[in-house]
Amino acid sequence: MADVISYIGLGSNLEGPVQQLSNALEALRQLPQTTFVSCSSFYSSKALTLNDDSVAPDYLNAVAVIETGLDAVTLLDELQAIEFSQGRRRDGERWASRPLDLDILLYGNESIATERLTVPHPEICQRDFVLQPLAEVAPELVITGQGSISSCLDACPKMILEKSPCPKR
Ligand code: ROI
Repeated sequence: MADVISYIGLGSNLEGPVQQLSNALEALRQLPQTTFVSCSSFYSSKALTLNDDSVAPDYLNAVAVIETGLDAVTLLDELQAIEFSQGRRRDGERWASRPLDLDILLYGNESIATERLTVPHPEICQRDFVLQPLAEVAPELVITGQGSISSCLDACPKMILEKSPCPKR
């Protein structure tokens, strides 16, 4: 199969987010059949939570671009192995704080809807902490089923995001 460009969302709000994201980027560089293309700056923001009164540590987010020969499910397996090796436990709590979250945001132009995997990631366009780093690495991107990244950014509720250089670029 021809290699596919995939955008990976990274997030962390526990156990040293800068180190968590740096280690995850290093792990992405080591993926089989995969070339690491680029990564965005790091973006820090308040946790988006289910109810505003719940307190969670701030998040650090970034987006990495890879070119991969792995099929989407194998890529997901690899990402979950990285999450697990960095302390993530899957206890089913969707809104829980976590040391590391790795999401396949886009996998080429493919639309995937299975029990394990929905691509494009269904929440890309509602989340400023995903859109801003994504727009940094791919300003001309068109999101399958959604339109241009700039139109998604215009429509997305704004968050305060503090940007710092990616230490592992
Ligand atoms: N909030 C921010 N700011 N960044 C995240 O990555 C993030 N991830 C989550 C929820 C709980 C939705 N909140 C977040 O899973």
